[in-house]
Amino acid sequence: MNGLKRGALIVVEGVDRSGKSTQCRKLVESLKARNVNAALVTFPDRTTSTGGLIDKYLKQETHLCDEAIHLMFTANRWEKKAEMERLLKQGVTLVVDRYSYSGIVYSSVKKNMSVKWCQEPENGLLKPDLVLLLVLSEAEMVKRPNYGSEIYENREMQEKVAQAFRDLSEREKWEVVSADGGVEDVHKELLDKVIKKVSQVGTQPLHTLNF
Ligand code: FDM
Ligand code: MG
Repeated sequence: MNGLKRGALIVVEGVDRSGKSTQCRKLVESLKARNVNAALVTFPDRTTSTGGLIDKYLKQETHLCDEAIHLMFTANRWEKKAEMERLLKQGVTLVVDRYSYSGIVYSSVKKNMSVKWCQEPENGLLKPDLVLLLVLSEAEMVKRPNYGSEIYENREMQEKVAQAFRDLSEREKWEVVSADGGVEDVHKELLDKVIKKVSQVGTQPLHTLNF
């Protein structure tokens, strides 16, 4: 890589209302403040052509069968792979708000698609250097009841998703961070882990997902 240090691919996962988006924004700000070249990536990216369809599906303005919407979410990531790879190789650390794991978890809890089936089309996408899972305790989840009106924003779905994320985090040995604390406390904990990772990956090769 001509001695140029690559950026790190950092993924933040978790249920709705766990503070993912706020934390991702703050991570990018703090990295930049430390002169680490960083950018935010959000999935689904609702601005692309597949993203437009996903947005309509989530807002319940259009119907797609479970298999089709699953593949749309995956395609939405494939559309961004080349750009993400280019940025990483240019030394930009990417903080990614949801990734393939959201794709696998939200789809596979629907029961008609196996985890194996859901994972297959994710193979070949860029493999994160670090996955941070934000978890909410039961008590804290009850305190944050104000879900929006999108298709998955209901208690039953969120509980299934939370359990599936916990199972996956054990299998994949992710860093699990409690999201119960204040925004700044959670941020400090995440930033610490991210900075360590950024300093480690410099000359390491990028890998691809291989479930
Ligand atoms: N979601 C998100 C999926 O079902 N599959 C995916 O691959 C991704 C990236 O989309 F309910 C779901 C998770 C959530 C919804 O996400 C919209 P945001 O982060 O709330 O916008
Ligand atoms: Mg949401």
